[in-house]
Amino acid sequence: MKKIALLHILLLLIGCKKDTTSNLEGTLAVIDQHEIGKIDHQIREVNKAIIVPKLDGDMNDPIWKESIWYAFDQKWLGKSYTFNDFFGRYKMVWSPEAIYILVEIKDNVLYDQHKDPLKLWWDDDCIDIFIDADNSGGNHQYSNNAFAYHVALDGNVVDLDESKTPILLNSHVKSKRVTQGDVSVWEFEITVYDDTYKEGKVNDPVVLQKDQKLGFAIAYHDNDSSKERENLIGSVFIPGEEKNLGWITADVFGTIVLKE
Ligand SMILES: [Ca+2]
Ligand SMILES: [Ca+2]
Ligand SMILES: [Ca+2]
Ligand SMILES: [Ca+2]
Repeated sequence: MKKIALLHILLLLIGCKKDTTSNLEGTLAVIDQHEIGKIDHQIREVNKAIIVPKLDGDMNDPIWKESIWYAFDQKWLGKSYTFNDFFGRYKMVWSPEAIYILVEIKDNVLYDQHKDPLKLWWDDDCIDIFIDADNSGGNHQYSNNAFAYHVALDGNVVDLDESKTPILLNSHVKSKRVTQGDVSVWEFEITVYDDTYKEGKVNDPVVLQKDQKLGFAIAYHDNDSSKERENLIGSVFIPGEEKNLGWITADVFGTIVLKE
């Protein structure tokens, strides 16, 4: 009720203005971010793989050749960076059993200062894969409403569980990285779980289907030798001053649509 009342007040205020269109857009953007929750944005179609890619860190699979690149081009944290410091792009396909992601990262220094995967994992170079199986949006910081899989250089996969402690979820994300010079090619196979997931119990993965929508984003934590990470670079524009929100709310994820 509170949200509806607020919406009415805002619409009344808009009605008093002469420049209705721009005010409406601005106001709806504010409501979108703070009051209503997720409205689909960055809607991208992902094609089905009949023959899934081989997880070998080599992008030579036929299905990758048929797929288009998307960019890691949104700075969520840190100072501005150069092409030499970081460049990243990715592709995606799906099968009923998994989402597959190909990532190519150019990073001048690969840095893994905390060998314990459950200690300050976000301050080491890692890929962050955000999945919201039912595209619901909403808070997922300490719930399984959505997952934020931090995949470390050694392949360990970490997220916070419902008791606010980090746990390894290595069975959810299999990966292979091959680095040559400053360029790393990673391939990921993500088994999708929804908000019914209970750690330590037997969980059925989501069987992915044509036209299914999922919340999705991907990011790279870049550290080249500092105490704390230097940059966090994501795949989706996040409005407002605070952009490090992916690990808290699935509202900021983009939306992928599974196509055949
Ligand atoms: Ca491959
Ligand atoms: Ca770097
Ligand atoms: Ca959800
Ligand atoms: Ca780095």
